[in-house]
Formats: sequence, structure tokens, C-alpha cells
Amino acid sequence: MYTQGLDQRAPEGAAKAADDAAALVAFQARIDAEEKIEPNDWMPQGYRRTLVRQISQHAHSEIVGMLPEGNWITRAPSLRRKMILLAKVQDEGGHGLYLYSAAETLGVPRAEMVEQLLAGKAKYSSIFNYPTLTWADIGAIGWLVDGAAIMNQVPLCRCSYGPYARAMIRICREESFHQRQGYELMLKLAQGTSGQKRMAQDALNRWWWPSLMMFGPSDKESIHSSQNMAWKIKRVSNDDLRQKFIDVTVPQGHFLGLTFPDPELRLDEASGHWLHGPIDWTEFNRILAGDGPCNRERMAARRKAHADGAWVREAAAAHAAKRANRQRAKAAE
Ligand code: BYC
Repeated sequence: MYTQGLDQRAPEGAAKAADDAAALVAFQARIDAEEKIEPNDWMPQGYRRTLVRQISQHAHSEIVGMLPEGNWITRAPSLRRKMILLAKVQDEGGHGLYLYSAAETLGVPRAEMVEQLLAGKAKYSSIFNYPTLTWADIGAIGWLVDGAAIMNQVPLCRCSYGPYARAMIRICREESFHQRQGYELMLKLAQGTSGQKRMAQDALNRWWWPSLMMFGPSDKESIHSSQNMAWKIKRVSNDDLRQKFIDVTVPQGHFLGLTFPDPELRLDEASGHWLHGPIDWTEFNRILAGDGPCNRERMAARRKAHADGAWVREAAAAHAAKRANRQRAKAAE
């Protein structure tokens, strides 16, 4: 949306000269002074690339993330629950749009980002490659997945890149409602019949470990963390955010009367932290490589939705061209 205003004539000699040491020092000084970087400001190519990577992955996650929950809209147990779920899934679509717009300010058209996703070249969050088997999964996703998302995304409201930081403020407000509706759903089930409680426990058993993986590899294995943190794109490390999430979520689970599928989970009195057992990074890596329980199904659904929506995009483009022509003709009168 802002791409027309961007000066993208840098490549060759100019970009090389621009990326010189003095410019880098001045750029880092702006970051250190907590100034926001805006689309037309000079930025190192690596900063631009990192933001495009992260924001587009984030946008794809929101869009692919509509699928597991969308699966339950027609089977929600009451009209109230159906309305809540519809609104939530629609919110996720909106988050995708804000994020694609934020990424476009860096000079990459949305169509190109979508193409990368559909070609299997772009990542999206590992969490959306798990199936939603029962209604309790909708509660578990709101409570755990949106809970983990908020923990990761609140610090992004202070990201050094202005358009991303501003998009995140609105997204976080909506995610907070999502988390609460998920917890309320889990509470209802946990206080319900023994069958409902079993369903809630089963959903927690299946979603707990994948939720912890959402924060990304351990700090030791995270390739981008140190540069991202120096640029203040990322404010808190993967492991620290994961620990914060565990510390907040475990007491919530105990309040529900549920148990966590981790025999090593225990409160360390000295630090006040809940210590957890080892995370199965083999499973995480398999999902990132495209071989999770639902990777193929998710991509097939996105490709079909994209193909089915081609006529809408064509109609919208034709309408926009017609309006622009009309406005031009009017201006020329
Ligand atoms: N899944 O060096 P690292 C939502 C990748 S949607 C897949 O630590 P970084 C919601 C990582 O991209 C929530 N890939 O990277 C929607 C990198 O790969 P590349 C989505 C992952 O960037 C609907 C490599 O592993 N949230 O809330 O410093 C319904 C090395 O990692 C994952 C965001 O996208 C993963 N879990 O840190 C409900 C937040 N973890 O690019 C809810 C924005 C890591 O080198 N993103 N990878 O090929 C971030 O905060 C950061 O990008 C990450 C990773 C913490 C995810």
C-alpha cells in the first residue's frame, strides 16, 4: 500500500555505498535512541530483509491459522459459540491483512509474498500443522496458542520498525480477547461433565508441547536472535518468552483442575520459575521441513482458496481501474 512512495532505486553501486560503515553507525544510533524507523528512511539491506522475512511469516501464520479453527465453525455447539468463533477467525484474517500491508511498506508486493507461501518457500508458524480433533481444541487454541502469541507479540509493539510496531498494537488487543474466550471455553468444559473434562484434558495434552515450540528454537540454536535483538526487532529471547509463558500458564491450568503432559514440570522455589522437561526438537524440525501431521492439508487448502478467489481479485482490480479512469476523466473535464 505504501510501496509507490518508496525509493527503491538503490541496488548496484548506490546501495553498496549507502551500506557503508558511517551509515550503519548512524542507523544503529537511531535504534539505540529508541527512534522508530519508517518506510522511507535509510536502512541496511539486512534489516529490510529480516523484517520482510519475519513480517511475511507472521502474516502467513495468521492466514493459515484460520484453517484449524475454521474447521469447527459449522460444528460449534451453540449460536453464541459460533458467533464468537466466526468473529475470531475473521480477526485472524484481518491480522494477516495488517501484516501484509506492513511488509509491503518494505517494497515487496503482497502477491509476491503469497506466491512464496503457496510455492512452499515461505514459513508459517509450526503450530498450525496440528489437527483440531474435538471442540475442546478450540478452547485450547485460544488459551494456549493465542496466549503464546500474545507473550511473543507484546514486545513486538516496541519493535524498531514503525509500521510493524503499530500493526502489533491492534493485533495484541484482539489476541487478548481471543485468549480469554479460549480460557472461558476451557473453564466451561473443565467444570462440566466427566466426558467434557476428559476432552479438555486431552486437548491440553495434545497442544501443550506444540505451544511451547511456537517460541522457536532454544537461544543456543536461534540463528537470527542476536542480530534481531541488536536491531530491536525482537526485544526478548525465544527461551525467555517461553519461560514467561510457562510461568503464567501453569497456574491457569491448575485452576482448571487439569494436569500438564510433562512429568518433569516443577516449581523451582528459588527462582519462582516452573521448570520443564525437554522439548522434542525433532518433531519441530520435521514440521518446519513440511512433514508435520497437517502440512500438506494446510497448503492444499490455501492453494485451493487462492485459486477459488481469483475471480474476486480480478473483479476488484477491474473495479479499481474503472474508478481510477472515471476519476481521471473527471479531473480532465
Ligand atoms: N514455526 O533464529 P530463529 C498467531 C523459524 S500467529 C515456524 O529463532 P527468529 C495466531 C524462523 O522463522 C503467530 N518457523 O528466528 C494466528 C527461522 O527460519 P528462517 C505467529 C519457526 O526470526 C491464528 C528459523 O526457525 N507469530 O498468533 O529470530 C490463530 C530459526 O529461528 C518457528 C509470529 O510470527 C515456528 N514456531 O525468531 C491464533 C511472531 N520458530 O526464516 C494465533 C513473529 C522459529 O531462517 N515472529 N522458526 O527460514 C517472531 O517473533 C520470530 O520470527 C520467531 C522466530 C520467534 C517465530
